[in-house]
Amino acid sequence: MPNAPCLADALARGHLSRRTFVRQALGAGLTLPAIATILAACGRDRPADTGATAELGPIEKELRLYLWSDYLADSTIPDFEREFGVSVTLDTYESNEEMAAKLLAGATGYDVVLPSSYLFPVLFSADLLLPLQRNLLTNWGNLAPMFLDPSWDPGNTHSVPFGWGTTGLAYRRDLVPTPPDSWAVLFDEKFRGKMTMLDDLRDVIGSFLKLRGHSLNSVDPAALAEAKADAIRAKANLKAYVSAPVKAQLVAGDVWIAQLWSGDAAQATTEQAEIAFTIPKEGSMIFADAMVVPRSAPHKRAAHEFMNYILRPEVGAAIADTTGYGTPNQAALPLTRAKTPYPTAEELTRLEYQTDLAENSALWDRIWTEIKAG
Ligand code: SPD
Repeated sequence: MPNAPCLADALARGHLSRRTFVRQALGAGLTLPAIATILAACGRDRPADTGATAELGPIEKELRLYLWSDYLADSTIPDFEREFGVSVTLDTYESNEEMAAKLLAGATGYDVVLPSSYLFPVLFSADLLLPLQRNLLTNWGNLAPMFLDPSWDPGNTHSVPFGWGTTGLAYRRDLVPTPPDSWAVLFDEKFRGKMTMLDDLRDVIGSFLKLRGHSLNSVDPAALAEAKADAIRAKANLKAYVSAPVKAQLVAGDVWIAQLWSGDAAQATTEQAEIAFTIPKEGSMIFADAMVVPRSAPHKRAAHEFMNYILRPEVGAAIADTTGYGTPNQAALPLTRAKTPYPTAEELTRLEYQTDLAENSALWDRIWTEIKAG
């Protein structure tokens, strides 16, 4: 197995492409934050990317989006294409880690990407993000103050708030007699083979940390060892680790209880009214996802126009109604059917934002590998 200093050296000497470097570095056990730092250091001598602060020209004819799956309304892309005369392509991902690995490996064709807050330090340290031209974001004033100036992007210099949600348990009311109120339900053998958890290390390990009263960002080895043991115990009862695609299994009744994100659970409920969603009493995660433009984006003006379009009240409302996620667009909120209120101060005491784990990512990655192998 190649070692990290050799890989970094080969990258710096130009003997290794970014893509090969990232693949081999992940295989050698390097974490995304470590990989991002090496890539940024090795990129310092390259000429600066164009367009960081330069005036953007007229809108381009194409736009390439790389977003979480099931996060737009049906009308979002066709309406934008029609009005702006832009042809849009959409690629999707199921986890922040999947998206980050692809970007760090040098995927350069994307114009708008949608990371969660905890990924920003990794993207910043790899110097992947374009500073935004706020003068092109004329609908900025529609955003609610509580989503502005976040700690992960002070002043929102590089991101536009898109959506927020929570992680909880979706369950079939008709098949699960007592509504689950604790992460401990995942230990219940009555539901063996009928439960799933997200294919997402932060959500899986984080929920077992919460179960034992710890922060879901804990890096305490003893707390993590306990979470690992709990996760392996629960795994015996799980049908699979699966993220958004579990919706179809809940609807079909093949899965009765699924760890899931709030909006995806709401989407499933529109197809099967017996699906309910709950936040376990021990607490859970709240997340905020925001649009960014990679420095390498080929269509930077179209990217800005798209983000500004998303900030329109009626566009934001259609997205919130279709996806079930909360909108940070306060002008959109009154137009939505669900009117998902912003979390109250009391709810926020039970919810926690995921934060970057920095050098401790290696420990979490190792535990996740052991859980999956266990
Ligand atoms: N289908 C959209 C899912 C969006 C999830 N975003 C963030 C998850 C953080 N763990």
